[in-house]
Amino acid sequence: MLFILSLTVVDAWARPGMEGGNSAVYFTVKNESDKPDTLYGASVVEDVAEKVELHETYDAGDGKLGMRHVDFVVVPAKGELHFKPGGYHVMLIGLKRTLRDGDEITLVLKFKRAGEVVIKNVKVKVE
Ligand SMILES: [Cu+2]
Repeated sequence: MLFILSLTVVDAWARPGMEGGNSAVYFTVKNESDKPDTLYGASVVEDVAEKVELHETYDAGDGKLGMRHVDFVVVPAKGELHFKPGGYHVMLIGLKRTLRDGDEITLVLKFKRAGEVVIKNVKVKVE
């Protein structure tokens, strides 16, 4: 049986961060399929962070932004899901080493339907 990968992940990048601090990874998921999919987890192949979580940024009032862990995010059918500054992001918590401009990491995204999608050469860069 022919398996067609209906999800593609493009424009992935990560913020620089100091050892002991945090970083965030951003990307766009494109879903060519006529069925939605669900992103429910992420990891980084290189051992760079204590924890990797799906987060969203929200309006905490008084002009402040907060962020919180989310268990999953739906990718709409025939649509796109954007992880971007001020919105959803993959949070790298407790960096084990400093991530510098030009470094590269390998991101793994876990989807209910598409399974694990590996994104190589995710560049660390300043926004
Ligand atoms: Cu976060």
